[in-house]
Amino acid sequence: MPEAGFTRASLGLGGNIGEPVRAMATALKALNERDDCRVVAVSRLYRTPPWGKTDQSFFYNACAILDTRLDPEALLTLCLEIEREMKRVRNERWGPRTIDIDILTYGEVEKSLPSLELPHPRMTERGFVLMPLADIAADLSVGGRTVAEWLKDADVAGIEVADESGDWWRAA
Ligand code: PH2
Ligand code: MG
Ligand code: MG
Repeated sequence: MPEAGFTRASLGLGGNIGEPVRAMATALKALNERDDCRVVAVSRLYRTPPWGKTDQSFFYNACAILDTRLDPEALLTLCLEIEREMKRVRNERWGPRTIDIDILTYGEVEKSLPSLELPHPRMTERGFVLMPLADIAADLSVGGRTVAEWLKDADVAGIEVADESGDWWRAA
């Protein structure tokens, strides 16, 4: 259970150009250094085939559990700021990226704004989200099923563990 005043959220991180592992590690450290955020758990690091738009490089993906005092909109703004600081350039949808930080879940919140949909609307179909998330939150309920249950039906072909430890982000 998160400390009083904090809400438990889950994040999906990914990237496939430049140094995505270093970028994800830097982002997690930046979040963890703030007074209003605590990184509670980080998944193993995965190497994943590109989804959606397949003629691009493999991605690195991971998930994290974050306890935060920020509300969902403020957390989204922060994630976008961190992406921007890391020089993310937004080009085509589902195209190559240096870093992507998506809010997957925020407590039990369900909402649909143009800028933010919670839970993340495509998380239950994506092996590159569900596999890392199952490392750290297999029993988390999303849309009436647990992450572990969604993962059983997901396509995980080609997904490989790139770093077995949950500590890869501290070293990178
Ligand atoms: N992100 C996308 C589109 N496709 N494929 C993989 N493997 N990993 C991603 O993080 C990813 C993707 C858009 O955010
Ligand atoms: Mg994304
Ligand atoms: Mg995103």
